[in-house]
Amino acid sequence: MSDIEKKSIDPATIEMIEKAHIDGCETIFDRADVMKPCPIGAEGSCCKHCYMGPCRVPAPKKKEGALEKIRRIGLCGATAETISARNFARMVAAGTAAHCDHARGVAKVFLATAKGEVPEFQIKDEQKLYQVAMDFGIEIGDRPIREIAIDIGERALAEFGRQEGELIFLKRAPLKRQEIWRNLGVAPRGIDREVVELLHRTCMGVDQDYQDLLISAARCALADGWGGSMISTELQDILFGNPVPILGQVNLGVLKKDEVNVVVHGHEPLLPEIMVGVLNDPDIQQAVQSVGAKGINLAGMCCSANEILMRHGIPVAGNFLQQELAIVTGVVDAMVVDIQCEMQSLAQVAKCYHTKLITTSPKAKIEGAIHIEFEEREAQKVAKKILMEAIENFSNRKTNVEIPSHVADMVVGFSHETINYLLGGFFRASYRPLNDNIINGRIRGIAGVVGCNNARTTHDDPNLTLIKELIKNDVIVLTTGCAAITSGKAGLLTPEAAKLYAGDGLASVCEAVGLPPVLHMGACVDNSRILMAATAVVKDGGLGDDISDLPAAGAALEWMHEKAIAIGHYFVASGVFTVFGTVWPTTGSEPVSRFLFEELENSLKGKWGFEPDPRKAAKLMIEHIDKKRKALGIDRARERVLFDMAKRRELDAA
Ligand code: MSK
Repeated sequence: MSDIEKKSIDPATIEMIEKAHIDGCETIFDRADVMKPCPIGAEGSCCKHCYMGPCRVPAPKKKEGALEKIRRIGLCGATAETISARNFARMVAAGTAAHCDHARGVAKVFLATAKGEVPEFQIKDEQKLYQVAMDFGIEIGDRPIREIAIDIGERALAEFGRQEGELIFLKRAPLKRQEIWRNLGVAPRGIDREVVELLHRTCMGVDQDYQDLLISAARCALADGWGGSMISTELQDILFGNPVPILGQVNLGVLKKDEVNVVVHGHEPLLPEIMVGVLNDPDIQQAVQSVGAKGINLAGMCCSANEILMRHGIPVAGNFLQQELAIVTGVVDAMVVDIQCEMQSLAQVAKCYHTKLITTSPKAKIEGAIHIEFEEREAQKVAKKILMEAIENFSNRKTNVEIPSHVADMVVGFSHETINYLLGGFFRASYRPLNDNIINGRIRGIAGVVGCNNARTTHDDPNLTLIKELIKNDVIVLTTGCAAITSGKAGLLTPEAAKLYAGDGLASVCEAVGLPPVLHMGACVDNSRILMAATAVVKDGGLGDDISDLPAAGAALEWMHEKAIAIGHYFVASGVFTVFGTVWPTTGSEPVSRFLFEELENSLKGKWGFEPDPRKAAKLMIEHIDKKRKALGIDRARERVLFDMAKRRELDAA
């Protein structure tokens, strides 16, 4: 494998890395060669929670003297275990904060919409509104939609500042799961409260019991998965419509040479939704014509892409590690970013070409970018202003233009409700066919494969290898975030992929129902959809009475963001075996890793795993799935038994 092939398995990515070299433009792939990770920080052994340090307490060598043992304790006496657990917990707190602050923004816009204060937003999914109202215990009766929506918005916002009690959506979980949380004292009380308390616990001189820290981190993570992220998904669905299967295209080849290209990147769907709506505005179209472009092409990057892809079929230019490379094509007239996962280096890459980098969130400015703040009350005006910036920039393109030809088709938009409908039909929507096929062994189990790209491993390779291995072994895969985009680029998000890549059992089910073997369920915050799908499988019966009983597992082999750790920890705290790859942040403390990998299962019935090799990771997940099948008594596919008369009589007599 050549050096460049070690960087990515995606041909479009490789082409653009090479082009960037020719153009003299530095990207993350170059920096990853030069900047090596700090070995002490990488294993979670660096404590900088006070400035008597930073103290470094690296993992012990096989033989160590007395002096080295002293060095394995921070100045304040904090052990390697405390330091490692604190660092892990802080990642959970930061990841939870990111998802939940996004959710708060959505809840505020939702409430303003309900009150009629932002006329450019509307309630699009009344069905889902009623569902959420029922879950929130809000009276429906013959009340107008607007009143119900105001109650939902207020109730949702109150979840952030709630001080006591429990988050409302916890009641959606299987009863046994709720019991586990309550008995262990990890049922989150309020979203902000859990983030603040976890940050407090991890300060110098506070919680210095690693197990307690990691259990507290579970409470915070649950406030993300069953709190902020779930609120965000539900309210976005009500505002913008619950995704239904839709065709889309993915990879850098979706950019167009003769059109104005605008790439939206980040996580919030609010502005991109409005941009989709104004693309055909006569002013915009006229401006496009006046600069000699054939049209205006809106494309997405990362999770903003997933949001507008799922609801409008807007093409996806790429996932996390392709953000700079989209600009390297030389045809991106504006890259519009909101929050999370936007690399600061975009500003430098944009300078190599003609691209205007436009920040839109008051929370996320980038030095060197143009800032056009998104104001919900003037949403269309802002959206048009941004599009005009892009259109004006079309004529500034340089000559070094090259768009990779790689594009893949995909079918996306599998919300939990859609899967329910597709499996069961309109009048009897249910997960029953899925449960039956798991019980009869055609489908071996369910896997959630989610998360980022990481420049420390070959782009797209671990996730793709894992997913292919899983579906080959009849494990249906639910995917979100950048892993979903990886799947799309490789052609796994089409019904035809079942025949090509899935095992016979899974393929037969996919072909019967018309589903791809890998289901795109949305952005990072939409991992809450996977929680809901798992809960629906439990509630449909026959596969135990808790998420931890299901033949299911999760993975994020290319993770890099703190949000991924928060997601992983809420899956573990929801009873799921969750495998991460590439790097693991607690290798500096064997007891902390053991607690997460083994002992946590005793209380939360879920546990972490770490395996950088995707084939071995698949093996771990499949072994776990098989263990669960055995516990359920469905480890062998059920054979059809034909009874003769004597047997029937025996049964009647029994
Ligand atoms: S964008 S958090 S790189 S999935 Fe959601 Fe992708 Fe990970 Fe960001």
